Amino acid sequence: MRTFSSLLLAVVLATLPPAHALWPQPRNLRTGSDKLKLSDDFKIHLEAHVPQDMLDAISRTEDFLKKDHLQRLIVGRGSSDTNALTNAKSLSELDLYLESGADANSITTEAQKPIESRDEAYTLNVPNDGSPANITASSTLGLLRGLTTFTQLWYEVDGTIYAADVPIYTHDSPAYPYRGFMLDTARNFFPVSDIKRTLDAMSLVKMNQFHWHVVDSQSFPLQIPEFMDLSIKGAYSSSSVYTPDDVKDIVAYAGARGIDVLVEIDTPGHTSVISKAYPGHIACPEATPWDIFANEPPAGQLRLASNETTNFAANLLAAVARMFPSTIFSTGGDELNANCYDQDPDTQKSLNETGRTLEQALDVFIKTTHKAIEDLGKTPVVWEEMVLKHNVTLNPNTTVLVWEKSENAKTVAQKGYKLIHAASDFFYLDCGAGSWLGASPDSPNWCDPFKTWQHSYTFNPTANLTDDEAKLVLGGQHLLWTEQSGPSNLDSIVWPRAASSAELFWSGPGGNVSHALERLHDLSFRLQQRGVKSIPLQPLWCALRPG
Ligand code: CP6
Repeated sequence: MRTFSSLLLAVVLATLPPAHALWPQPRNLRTGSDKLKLSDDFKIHLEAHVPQDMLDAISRTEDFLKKDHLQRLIVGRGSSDTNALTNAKSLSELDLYLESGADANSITTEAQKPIESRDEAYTLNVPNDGSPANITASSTLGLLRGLTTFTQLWYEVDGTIYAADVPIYTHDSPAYPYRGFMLDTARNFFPVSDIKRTLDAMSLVKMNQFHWHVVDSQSFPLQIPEFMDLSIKGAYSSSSVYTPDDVKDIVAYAGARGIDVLVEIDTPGHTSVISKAYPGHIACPEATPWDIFANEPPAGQLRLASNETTNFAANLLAAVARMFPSTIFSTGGDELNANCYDQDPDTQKSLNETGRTLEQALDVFIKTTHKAIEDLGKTPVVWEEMVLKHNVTLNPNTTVLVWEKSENAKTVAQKGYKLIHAASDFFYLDCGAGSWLGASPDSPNWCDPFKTWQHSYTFNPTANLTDDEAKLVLGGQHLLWTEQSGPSNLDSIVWPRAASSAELFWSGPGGNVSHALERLHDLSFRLQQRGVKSIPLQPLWCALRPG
């Protein structure tokens, strides 16, 4: 009889939503069932002399606690909250302990380390008796992750800030070292403030990589002092540019939030706009019909067989790479169109003179441009075609973005390259180029197909991979191509959907979709409280009804 009822209890508990709304779900979490109030004089203490960005993170945390004003929105937590609070103890202190001691690196320095050397682990302990809570980590970056978890514990009812489910203990660290988000700022322009707000949201879900697809065929918003004409002639307007100071501002803002910036200058394709400032370096600029020469208009690609163009590209990439402290840099390499070169007299002349095929010329182009990046001590990142479609020599360290379909990860891994999951069938937030180029008015498939958060959440990063191949998976990211997005829909098309991959790659696969819904809905409200226009996932009724 006892066995039966405890079995029944176990079954009931297993089907109840989790009693907390942390996102991403910490690995190794123990929670209790008491409540704790946040004292008016609550303070965060850190003994060691610490870098400025760590002090800033502490004061931001104190601010979030006071300003989130988040109502309890999880099923089963509504009505009884206030009653139980009368007996709750008050927490007035959170102590941070840095195992590395007094001369710790800044969060920024830790976040900008090579992908696999980032130490994000932390231990968080919140007692239920009002004695000080603590976070222990061996890096400031780990402390930041712990603070982020800590802020997600708190709710507010009638002016009282409180946490449920105490005591809480977790020793947490990410399953994968790369958890990113890609934004295309070339199809449509986004002001610095939009990028910063996106970085705030990313940091809340412990993403650590902002992949900035900053320029493309349609516009060149990046101002590069050595190549001023690119943005003067290629930006949508003189105010739609990112100056070197804007770049510093974004990189510092990201770094302080535990995020590294991977900039991409997509080459040799996707470069039509360069023809405005440097017509001599671009083959088939704005050739028609565009669809013979490019995947979207306007056509135009770097003259990869020309020595002058190759040197120009190497100098351009190096100039941009010097503007960013990251140890990784994306040279692109996707969607190269051979017709463009077949029809380009200049390229044909170069190929004849050197006796090279187009593929051999591409190999020289890639070797030269990658050497420019490697000479700066950086590792190139490329789109999958560079290893799946073209026969080019790459440093074995090169990291590959898998995009066309997720199964391609297998072939990339078989070739021995490290990879990042960024596939269109799981992680593209937009509706695909087909929906703005020639989509028929009668087509029901205007969004082709829409990828729900549930779909990306249930992705298996190591499907079909051997154990050795699985070790090459660095993580993954959601991506926003912005043919049909701008500042007006940025938040709503990204959040909270992109948070699904943040949890997948932090907590590891196998998460339960219906339990995740409760927490993700709650996260969406917390994002809103912090100024991100994240969208609802269900009627408000679902969150407010008592359990
Ligand atoms: N731009 C660039 C794009 C895409 C890629 N690269 C893209 C391709 C297919 C879809 C969506 C976006 N718009 N530079 C592919 C990596 Cl469906």
